[in-house]
Amino acid sequence: MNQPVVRRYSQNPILTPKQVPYEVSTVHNAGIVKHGDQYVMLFRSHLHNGRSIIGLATSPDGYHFEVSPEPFMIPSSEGIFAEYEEYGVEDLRINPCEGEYLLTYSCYSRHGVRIGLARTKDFSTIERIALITQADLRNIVIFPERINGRYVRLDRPHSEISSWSIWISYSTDLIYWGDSKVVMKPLTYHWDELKIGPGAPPIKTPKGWLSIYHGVFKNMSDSVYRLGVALHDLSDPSKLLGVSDKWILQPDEPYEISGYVSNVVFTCGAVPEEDGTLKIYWGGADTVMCVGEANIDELIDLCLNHSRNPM
Ligand code: M1P
Repeated sequence: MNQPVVRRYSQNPILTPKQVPYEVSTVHNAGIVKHGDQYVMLFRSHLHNGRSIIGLATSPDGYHFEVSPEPFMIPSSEGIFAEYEEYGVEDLRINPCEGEYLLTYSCYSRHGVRIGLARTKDFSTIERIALITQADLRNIVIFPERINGRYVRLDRPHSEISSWSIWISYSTDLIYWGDSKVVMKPLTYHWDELKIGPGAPPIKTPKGWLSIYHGVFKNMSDSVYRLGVALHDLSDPSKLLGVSDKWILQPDEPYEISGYVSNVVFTCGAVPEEDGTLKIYWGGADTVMCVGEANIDELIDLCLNHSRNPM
């Protein structure tokens, strides 16, 4: 039998609600980076009222995490953020960019869902910058450097006319974004045919920007969330060099099959290691956090040599 593309850590899940020192129902969809000699994870938790907050956990090895006693981010009570974060903050990505960390997260309110942008350098102070989309949009990752003088992001607007797809947008100041166009769509009669969305912030490789995304398939009783991989051109990331035809991870373990939402693997972050592996982190069934390793060259090969049409 072929080796799986993503090799699960044998002691998954690596973080569960029981390890959180305040009351939560779930621990999932975490942004993650290596900051100095620590892995820093910003994870989402549902509170018992169903609204979400963001917690912080750190680890010396990327597998064993300790959770901070207080949440890292709760809905703001100040200014415009108070109105748009009323129902919770979710699915935070930590986007390393030119010496700081840009945090993109979903802000839920009675007006819908939009994306907030904040920044930190050290994970002890955080500055909210702006709301950078209108409603409805809940998945954004920012590339780690400006390309041709502009910041670049992958986003996933909602549509009632077209299946939810991955778009690209640009900005010179991180606040106002535009020049948007669709770059990748769900494929009919395929594992990601219902909708797709950007997952982990793109990772620079010599062959292109590697992007781990999620794709959803609707069957007669359920929706199944899986992970896929795509490669974007280094100097023009609106150009897809390839999208793997096969998924790289699907819900197979009990903690992915059953939970707060069943049959879900969903990523908000991955950490490239010096040995050429990529640690991919995912929420299992919207309830626990898991990790596994993939080989970066193998992911690139899937994109370039086993590709499906991006559109
Ligand atoms: O429950 C599965 C996922 O559903 C949503 O994903 P998407 O944006 O693709 O619809 C999000 O609520 C996500 O947090 C959740 O894991």
